[in-house]
Amino acid sequence: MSHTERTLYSPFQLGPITLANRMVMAPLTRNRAEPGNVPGPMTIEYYAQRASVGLIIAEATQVSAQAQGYIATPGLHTPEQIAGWKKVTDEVHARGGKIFVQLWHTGRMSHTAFQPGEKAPVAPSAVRANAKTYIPGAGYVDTSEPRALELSEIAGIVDDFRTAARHAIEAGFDGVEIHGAHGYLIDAFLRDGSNKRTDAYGGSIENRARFLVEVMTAVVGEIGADRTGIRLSPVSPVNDSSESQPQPLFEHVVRELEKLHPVYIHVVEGFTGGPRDNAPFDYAALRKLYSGVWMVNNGYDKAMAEAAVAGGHADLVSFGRLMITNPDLPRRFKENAPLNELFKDAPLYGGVGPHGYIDYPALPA
Ligand code: 8OZ
Repeated sequence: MSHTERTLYSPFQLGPITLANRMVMAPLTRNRAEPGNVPGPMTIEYYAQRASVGLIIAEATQVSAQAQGYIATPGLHTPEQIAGWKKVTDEVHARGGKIFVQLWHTGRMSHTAFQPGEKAPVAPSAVRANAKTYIPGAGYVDTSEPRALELSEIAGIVDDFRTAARHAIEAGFDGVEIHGAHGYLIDAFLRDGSNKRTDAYGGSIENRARFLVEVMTAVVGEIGADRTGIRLSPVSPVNDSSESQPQPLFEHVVRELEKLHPVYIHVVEGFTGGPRDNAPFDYAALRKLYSGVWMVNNGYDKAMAEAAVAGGHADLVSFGRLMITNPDLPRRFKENAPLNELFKDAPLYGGVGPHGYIDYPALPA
């Protein structure tokens, strides 16, 4: 398919799949998984309602029990989780949609309460994130002090990503997005604020990027580059992320990705959910290093997204909160229809009933 018709609303060929438009639902943690961290019936409905977007990226999903850092986030490491997700992907496909899933290991953004045997979470180095997670009964609590991964453990975590990617395909997903952003395990390896290692995975930029490259190599080898995307957040300080030299670090990362050629690179520009200009960063220079599909995120509205696609800044644009509140966002943009506001009495994270999850209305047919 030709990409000459560059509008937000025109179809787009993403590897082997054709997207109905260039709008993407960003991965959004909602903490709604049922016991066993299995997606339940409301999650099927939630994603199915949003199937008119070109691509859904389902919420961050743990690759192993150790990878969990928050309450009620789904997994892809048990048969029940795979079966639960299969119902989601079947319903999205039945409504003509396409769906990837974001795979994560939260690393130091976790708490002993979530860890098998209540052990310390794992990280590149024993440096605690000055950040919080949520434990039922206790509320918001500091993340736990992590322990540094032994060199001999790293290959096992790479394997967890590989296995979870295979499970994602078994569950009917069109592909996976590796979560390389927001201070979780892969990003924590990248950055000098959280990676103090002195072995082959720490020190130089090349060494700090090694874990990311190994995960991507494993997943691409397992399910194919044309079904594997990755998300990066070069200057987002969320979850106590810090890096002294983001420009050369991420230029190295993207040069390595150019060799592996994932189906897209998804870049969070600026401070996730916050200002887009919190720190200087040359995104155009980063993009020049990649010949594949470029997806952008963070605070895009209709006008910004249309301009980003028309002007060639990006191939695809992802939307977070707007996709929570507007299940039919592509139609609303196209028709210049008013947008729903966030319900003030419903949480973004967690909750029990449908309110704030599957009761944001679509426009009448
Ligand atoms: C908000 C709350 C919990 C997790 C991320 C997966 O920042 C998340 C997340 C966001 O990427």
